Amino acid sequence: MDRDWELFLLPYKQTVDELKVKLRGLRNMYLLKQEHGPIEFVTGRVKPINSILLKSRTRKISLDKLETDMEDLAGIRIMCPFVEDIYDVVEMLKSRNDLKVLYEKDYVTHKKESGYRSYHLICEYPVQLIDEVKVVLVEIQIRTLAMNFWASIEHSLNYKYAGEYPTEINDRLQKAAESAFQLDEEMSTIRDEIKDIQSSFRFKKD
Ligand code: 0O2
Repeated sequence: MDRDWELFLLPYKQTVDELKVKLRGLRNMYLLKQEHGPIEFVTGRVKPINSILLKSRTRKISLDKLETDMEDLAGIRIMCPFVEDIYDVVEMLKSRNDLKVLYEKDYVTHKKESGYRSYHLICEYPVQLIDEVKVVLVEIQIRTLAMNFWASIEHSLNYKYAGEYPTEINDRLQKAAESAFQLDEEMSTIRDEIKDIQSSFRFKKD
């Protein structure tokens, strides 16, 4: 099928751009209010065409059905300081007027076999085009900095090994996932002290 990819992906690019601005704005609002912010940083991307084609082949998603069946053409990632913040961010996103959460995957409580941990929300987002409003799917991944560190490294290794890790590397990845989990646990226990330090630091800076 001949497809104008740039045109097809334009609403997804617009969605990612808009949500990045909106969510980064929230982060700044917390900073201004000198409150503990549950958002550390926000990234976003439109799925690259080669990844779309690869996923459509491996998941047997017809190219005619990308809009409905490939949920992460638009992807947003929200990094949080603490595990507890993930759930606050999820609730905050669920209460927004410009997003409709269709379903969620809690890989924080139920980690994937790989060791991957993150909270995923599959949402509908209405994006204003020239003469119509198009509702597109967007996947929002919410995770801690430690979860993000592990996932980024594992993701780049995946390119090399295509998921078929030698046993030794697999063992190390499992251990690293466990260490990231322990780090999150440890940070949560001293969360209140860190929150105090952060707010007095911001206060002094201003
Ligand atoms: P990208 O853009 O390269 O990251 P399902 O059918 O529900 O089991 P599906 O539809 O792939 O699987 O959804 P899932 O499992 O929620 O995963 C979607 C995305 O989560 C992936 O996108 C990754 O971004 C991330 N993810 C899931 N599992 C892992 C993992 O084991 N390691 C890492 N690093 N990331 C993971 P893609 O398609 O890989 O695309």
